[in-house]
Amino acid sequence: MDKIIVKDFEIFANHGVFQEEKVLGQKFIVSLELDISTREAALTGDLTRSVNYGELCHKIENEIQKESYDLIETVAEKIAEFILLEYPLVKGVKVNLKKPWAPILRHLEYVAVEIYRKRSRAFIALGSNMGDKQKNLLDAIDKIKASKHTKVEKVSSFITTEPWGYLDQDKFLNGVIEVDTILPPKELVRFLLNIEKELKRERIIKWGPRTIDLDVILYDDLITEDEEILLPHPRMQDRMFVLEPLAEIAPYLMHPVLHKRIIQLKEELENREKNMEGYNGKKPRGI
Ligand code: PH2
Ligand code: MG
Ligand code: MG
Repeated sequence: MDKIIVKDFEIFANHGVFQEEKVLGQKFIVSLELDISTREAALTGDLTRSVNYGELCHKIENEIQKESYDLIETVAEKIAEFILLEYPLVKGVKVNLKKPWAPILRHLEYVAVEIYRKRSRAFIALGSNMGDKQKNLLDAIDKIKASKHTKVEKVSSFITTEPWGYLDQDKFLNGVIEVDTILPPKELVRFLLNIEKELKRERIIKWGPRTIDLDVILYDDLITEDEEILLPHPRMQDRMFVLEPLAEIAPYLMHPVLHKRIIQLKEELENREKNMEGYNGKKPRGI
């Protein structure tokens, strides 16, 4: 990807663990690498299709002089977050923050932290089978929209589905949304768990009735083995209530483990379900 680079931009600010750092202030040196396609701006000469680096530097100076933080880690994080929120064209950003006058009573050239942060695309499956199901899904989407860290890009239709897994319960209303988020996977999951709590979700039976269920099913191409958050969702290819709404908003998306497009996974599941229906004359269970 193309980059815009800012090297060694100096800012006077008041960050540090020690009181004298907060009172006297000192020099900070910021270097940035923005991942951004410069092609459109290059061809058109249109600055709005790029990042105005002068404006960027002034805004960052303003941003980090607003408050005093103890750690340079926090300052670097604030700078990265500010850039990703302020400039949607920036896909990722490397921030290097140097503190050349760190008061450690020894000489050093500088101390620095360097971080890389980026925005990601995630797909979230929504389900409800208690109370006003449609309202529950819409309330959840509103709460996701209200966070500055996640932007809702697409919302599928909501479909009524038979319960999967635990069958002795009401029908579900299901949907899928696409979000652009700067939250890492675990923070996204925690954020969604909080929304579930706010919407009074109770967990009683596994796969049982729920006012709202919010599951991250895909996060970029990420493949994890962490049981707290398995990505892609390990059973998504077996669940029509996920594949149908997902195929509506992202039919050609590739599944990073199965290496098949969503539309193909959906067709395969349809065929499997058809074959099962013939078997014993029963509706498929647990498929
Ligand atoms: N969610 C489950 C278990 N079973 N069945 C349908 N149809 N829709 C769901 O969202 C659903 C389910 C566990 O999350
Ligand atoms: Mg679920
Ligand atoms: Mg869940």
